[in-house]
Amino acid sequence: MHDLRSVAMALRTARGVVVLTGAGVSVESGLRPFRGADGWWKGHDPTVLATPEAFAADPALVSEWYDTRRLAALAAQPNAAHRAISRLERHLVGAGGRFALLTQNVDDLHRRAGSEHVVELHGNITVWRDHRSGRKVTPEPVPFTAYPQPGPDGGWLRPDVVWFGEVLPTAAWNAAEAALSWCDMLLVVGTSSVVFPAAGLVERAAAAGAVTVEVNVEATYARVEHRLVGPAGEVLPRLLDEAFGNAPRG
Ligand code: BJW
Repeated sequence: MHDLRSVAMALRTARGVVVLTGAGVSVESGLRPFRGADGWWKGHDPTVLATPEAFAADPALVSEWYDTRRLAALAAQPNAAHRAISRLERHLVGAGGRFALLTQNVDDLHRRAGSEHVVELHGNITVWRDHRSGRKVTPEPVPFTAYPQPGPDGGWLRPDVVWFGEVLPTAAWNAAEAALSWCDMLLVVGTSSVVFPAAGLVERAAAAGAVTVEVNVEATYARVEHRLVGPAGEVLPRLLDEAFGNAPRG
């Protein structure tokens, strides 16, 4: 694959690499993507459920959907794509370079794959909070006893994720913007690149001089310089082998 070779050459000389991931990275772990027919749940559109309005109107429905996804995430295992991204971080940091992983995913699989510098732009589904007080709790890995589940301060528990119309955590967004200042290459993996502000990072990175690369089973509207088309769990290990040799993966 011609593009894979040229991306591998650029990756070999990059001193600062940022990876932006989306739901497609976890598809090979058996988790559903957000968009498309596979993302629908019991006849409900995820883009409607992932809103404060849906939770206010039907907290039982939204809680059950998120609890089902929480348990699926806890039961899933990181796949070859998560492991390749963690390997890339170790390689770069070990060689004195800089690395940041900006993820839109809430499933915690990057951290479980060994990634250390993980910036969660849309929160984490394993943590919930009382919708009145905001106090956070980490529920046991078993289904809730009721939907919605009462929180510690008299409200309902809601997942500690970012819904449409809500603002991204300030620290996470600041970290994402800061990474643009040293990023030589941005790898955009398994995201449809339609949700802002994350989707806007690609053009900002390109404007700042970074090489931009999309890894996806299909081309999206993201304006990138290179597209590597295929499952992330196959493309990323091949890319790393081409760039750095196929040393033991750990
Ligand atoms: C594979 C694969 C394999 C499959 N290998 N690839 C500017 C313009 C227009 C609108 C806005 C704007 N700025 C803000 C907005 C509004 C809104 C927005 O972006 N709307 C758009 C839909 C138009 N954004 C917001 O509201 C954000 N907040 C905000 O901006 O605050 C300031 C503000 C407030 C109020 C008004 C205005 C501004 C918050 C966005 C929060 C998004 N939250 C969600 C839910 C999180 C919790 C949960 O998981 O339930 O985040 S929505 C959902 O989309 C989720 C995802 O992280 C996110 C992105 O989806 P992702 O990851 O790309 O998944 P998919 O399914 O879409 O794509 C999967 C991809 O993988 C596909 O491309 C496949 O081909 C591919 N794939 N298998 C490689 N094996």
